[in-house]
Amino acid sequence: MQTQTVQLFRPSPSANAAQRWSVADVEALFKLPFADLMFRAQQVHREHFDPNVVQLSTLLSIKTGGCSEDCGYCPQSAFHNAGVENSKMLDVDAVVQAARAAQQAGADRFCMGAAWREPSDEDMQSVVEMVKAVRAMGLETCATLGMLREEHVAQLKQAGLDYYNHNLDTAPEFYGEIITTRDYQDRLDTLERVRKAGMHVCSGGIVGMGESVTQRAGLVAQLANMEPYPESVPINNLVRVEGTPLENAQELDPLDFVRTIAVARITMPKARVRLSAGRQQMSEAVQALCFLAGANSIFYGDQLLTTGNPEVERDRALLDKLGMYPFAEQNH
Ligand code: SAM
Ligand code: DTB
Ligand code: SF4
Repeated sequence: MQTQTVQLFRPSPSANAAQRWSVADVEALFKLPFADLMFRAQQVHREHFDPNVVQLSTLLSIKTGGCSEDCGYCPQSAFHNAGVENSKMLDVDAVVQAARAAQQAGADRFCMGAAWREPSDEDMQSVVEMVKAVRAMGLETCATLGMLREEHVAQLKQAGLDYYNHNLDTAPEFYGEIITTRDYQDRLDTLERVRKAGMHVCSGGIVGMGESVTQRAGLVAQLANMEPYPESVPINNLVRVEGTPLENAQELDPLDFVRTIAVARITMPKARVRLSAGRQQMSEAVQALCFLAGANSIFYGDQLLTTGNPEVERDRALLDKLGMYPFAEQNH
């Protein structure tokens, strides 16, 4: 019984180097008995991480709304009517102020997000200043700005950006049902440019958009087969925002969300797996299961980009209750 279970956790022997995990292998993980899946995820997690430490990333929307992409989940798309007000880009001082507050609250990474298909040359000048300023404060920097051309990647690298977030979001076969204004290859191309420039890659996806288990496995296999796989893997539970095409998507069973975290942990053993959007709608018990499944990062702060996130005090209380502590405080 035990032997059979262990075999399932390995990539199939026939898989070539670029295809360490077949979709079928990953799907088999999803279908394991819950206790077996959790046990294996814990084993892998403890081989590589202190299970009581959680990395805290604070998000800031530096340019909100009016995006020219049609992502079906996103309240910031100009194609939908989610009541998000378009804003101008924040100035560097406002960003520094928010980063300082995040650092004081205990965050170790600060992620700047913009509702762009891709930044313009002019946008990049401001972003470079923001990255330099936040980095000078001793915070890890992350940005998510849409697609990047070669020269923009080089500018970010030069500014000292530590991580670039660019999600694959779902399986290639399901992508066209969610987004029509770009294709999967565009995402892969940007990720490759970021990787080649020597920046850390943050890439994950969204579950609960009506995808099948096979498609959920397809997303994880895509991420896990990247060479190397991303250092940071955000797993978002769809926030169903009124006015977006996915506002009435069928809610995912919370245990299937936990399974997704566990499968990401097993297939990407050394990655920071982030329990991302959707935490405000999640019970503490489900969040605790996500940590048991190998999540070791969260978005920290009352706001994601346009939607809410648990308050800092609530998260502190939850971590205390679980005997967990922030990465930034582990040596104190
Ligand atoms: N515009 C850039 C892009 O799409 O790459 C960066 C910002 S975009 C808002 C970053 C990510 O937020 C998306 O890739 C998606 O995974 C996530 N996201 C957006 N809306 C969401 C929602 N309603 N629920 C969960 N995640 C969401
Ligand atoms: C990621 O994977 N999730 C974050 C971050 N990367 C940029 C964004 C979540 C956005 C949720 C919807 C909103 O607040 O607008
Ligand atoms: Fe634009 Fe990013 Fe939202 Fe898509 S997810 S509409 S690219 S802000």
